[in-house]
Amino acid sequence: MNDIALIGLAVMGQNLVLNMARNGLAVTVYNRTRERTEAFLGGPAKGQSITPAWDVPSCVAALSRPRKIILMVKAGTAVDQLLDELLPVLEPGDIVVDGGNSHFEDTVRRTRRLRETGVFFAGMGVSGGEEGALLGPSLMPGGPLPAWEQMRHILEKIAARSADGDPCADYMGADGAGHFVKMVHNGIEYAVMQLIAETWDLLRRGLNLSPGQTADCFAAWNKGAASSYLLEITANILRTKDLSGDGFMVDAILDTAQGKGTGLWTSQSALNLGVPVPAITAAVEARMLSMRREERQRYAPLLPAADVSLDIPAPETLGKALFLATRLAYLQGFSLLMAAERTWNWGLDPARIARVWRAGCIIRAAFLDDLVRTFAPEAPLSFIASAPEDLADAQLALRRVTTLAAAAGIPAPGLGASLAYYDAFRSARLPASLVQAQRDYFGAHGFERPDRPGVFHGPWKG
Ligand code: 2AM
Repeated sequence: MNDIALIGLAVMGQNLVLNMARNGLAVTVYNRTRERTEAFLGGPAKGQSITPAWDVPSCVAALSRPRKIILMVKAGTAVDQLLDELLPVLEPGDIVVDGGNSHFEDTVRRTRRLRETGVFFAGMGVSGGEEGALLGPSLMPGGPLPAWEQMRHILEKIAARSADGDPCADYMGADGAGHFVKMVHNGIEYAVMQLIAETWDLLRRGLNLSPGQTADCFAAWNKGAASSYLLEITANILRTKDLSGDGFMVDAILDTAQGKGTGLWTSQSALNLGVPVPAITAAVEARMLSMRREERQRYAPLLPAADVSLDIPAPETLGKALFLATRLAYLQGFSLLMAAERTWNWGLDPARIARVWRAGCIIRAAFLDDLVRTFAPEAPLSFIASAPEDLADAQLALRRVTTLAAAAGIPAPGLGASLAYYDAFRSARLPASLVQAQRDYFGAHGFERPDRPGVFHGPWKG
């Protein structure tokens, strides 16, 4: 009898299987299209304790009880179709883990559906890309707690490990918690990638640095508390030459950024929950603007340019601004997680989430160690305000960099949104009083006053 089955042998699925086999698990694999299974067994899986199944019932029959099945199929109807096939051959106590990029609302629905059957359904976020899946991903399982207790020893074995040896796999909470956490992970990923891209643009077009110099900047910033996987790969990317030409690879790539929708989902969920995540939304919108390439090309020569002279900041200033904006993006993500917890009571714990993001995943970053120690759910801003002198310097840097962007006419929506978010929290008084007055003027919506209780109307029309 095998320990576990994995269904769906695209690259992520294949690599998770290889990871499990390397960790001593006997794995059954099944894929809808037989040829994919055959290619896997004849190729990467050759000589390992991996056995094929050619249909769903024999896949299940090969497993010891309680059966453990990980789905790594395309998000959407494929998961429901497989559940339809699996349920007749599963028994109460068996566990189905959905490791795909499912929307958390689908996961909530499926968890409810399976609750009646006694079969456990657990939505699990998996991050780390292909390499992470193979060598150790960050795993964010949610759903029924007994499923986690049964799966724990396996998931901890195959997950990445932080520098101090902790496995980056932990129970995120009930129902849709695992996929929600993964969604917010991706939202933060969108934001940080955009912030890095804007900073690169400012280094090139604002500071006129050469490609090599821009790579050196990112490599230099990737040190100590500011170091992160995304900075590391950015430096590597910017140094890579285009083998089919004589320039750099990045300059040979079409400037239209695509996505699979998880950033959009994060923004949509944040709007639904009433939580501002401006850096994430700016990143989603920046990708949308990038997709309108034809319009950009058409209008580029027609729209007047900026012509404001300005002291050009040193590259270090851009590094400091980027680091603050990056932390503000994580802060927005954690604020969204807190709001989800207040709404659904899944048991989301910011420290536990930060802990599983410390290694294996795309947004791994050294400062997550600090965040684990200092993050207070009731006062999220304390996480960036905990070192006031550094913050004074960093906010000045972010201000100078967004000023440079505006003066040079280089779009920096992520950096700008991050600064506005920061400044909103610095503003004990916002112009929302005028918005309330306008609402009262045209719609008699009423307003409150800080100096006395009650709802009032203004004497607008005499
Ligand atoms: P395939 O090889 O048969 O296409 C990513 O697309 C993975 O999801 C692939 O392994 C793919 O199987 C699988 N997949 C997509 N739709 C599916 C479905 N409706 N049922 C089962 N597997 C599916």
